[in-house]
Amino acid sequence: MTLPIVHSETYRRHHPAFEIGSGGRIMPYYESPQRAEIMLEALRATSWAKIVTPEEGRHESLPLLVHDGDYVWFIRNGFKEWLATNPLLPEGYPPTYYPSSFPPPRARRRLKGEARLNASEGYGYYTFDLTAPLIEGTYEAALGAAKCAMTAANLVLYGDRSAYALCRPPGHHAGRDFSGGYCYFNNTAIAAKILSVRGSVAVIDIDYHHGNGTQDIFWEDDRVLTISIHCDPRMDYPYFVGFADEVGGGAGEGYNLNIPLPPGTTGEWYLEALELAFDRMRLFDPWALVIAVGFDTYGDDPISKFDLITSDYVAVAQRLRALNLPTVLVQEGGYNTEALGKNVVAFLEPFAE
Ligand code: OKP
Ligand code: ZN
Repeated sequence: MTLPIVHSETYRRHHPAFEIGSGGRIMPYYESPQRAEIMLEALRATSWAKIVTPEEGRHESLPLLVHDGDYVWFIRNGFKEWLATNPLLPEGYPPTYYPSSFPPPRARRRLKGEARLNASEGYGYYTFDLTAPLIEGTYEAALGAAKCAMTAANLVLYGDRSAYALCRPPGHHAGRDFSGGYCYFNNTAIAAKILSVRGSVAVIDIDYHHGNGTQDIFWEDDRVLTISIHCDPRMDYPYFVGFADEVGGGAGEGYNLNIPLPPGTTGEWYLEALELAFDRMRLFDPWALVIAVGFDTYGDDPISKFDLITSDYVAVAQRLRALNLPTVLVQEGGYNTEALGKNVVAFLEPFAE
């Protein structure tokens, strides 16, 4: 019994010193390198995890599969351009590019393609909150995570039944031309896009937070069905998106399904929501499935409000496995570092074969 676990050491290059919480409070950066380290260590201790590194090569065009060129340019070059403008750097932590201005609503569209010209403030154009700053190693880490997703997708394209990408930083909040929510390149969308060469693909996002970036990328796409089960955006991040009436547009109308659930959601309710998702999926009849996996639905997650326990992840995984589709699993969130190890093992084991 084995399951390929695709993992790259590049995640270590991304380690913002803090995050700016609600009320301007300085908090630890929850999306820490420790997360990946802990999950990897727990997986190593199993008999079935077959840990592999991403395919060799630079693969710098990979993010362009799902992101706009000007955005990818900024994630790649924005930090060094900003540093070269000699910003006043604070003391006590490494240089960190936080934007201080954002385009007001309706001003954004006009600036498309020009925001990059203003390296010292341009990043405000490309990010929708303060949780995705750029540091020196951010691009390398984000590209490394994208390579993990690509490799897992290629394994499944070439015959593996399932493959897991241990991506860090995560990706599901990153849209065509924006970062946010700890995300830079949308690893889940990259995997789905690659798999879509063979036919239609379903994405199911079971992270606690709405997968707004994935929704944005496939908004007008009827070849990739996007489904997200998440905390009601009236009650939690990303607050302004993730409502049930967002169903896709143009040719993609009807190919996005949001299932918001209330704070306090238990495993039992969660499994019911999952059945709703499956009903839509069966109608769609994809050849492959991408699961955006988050363990922030866990009861003791420090930033979330659902009530799942470790055994619920086994039940959720068994239901997903029973769909009997070639499956790429992509890691998104989960911030309780005590529990991440046991939860990732519990969830992935049903996919080992
Ligand atoms: C990323 B992923 C906590 C504020 C949370 C950002 C959350 C991003 C979640 N005080 N802000 O979906 O797990
Ligand atoms: Zn999340």
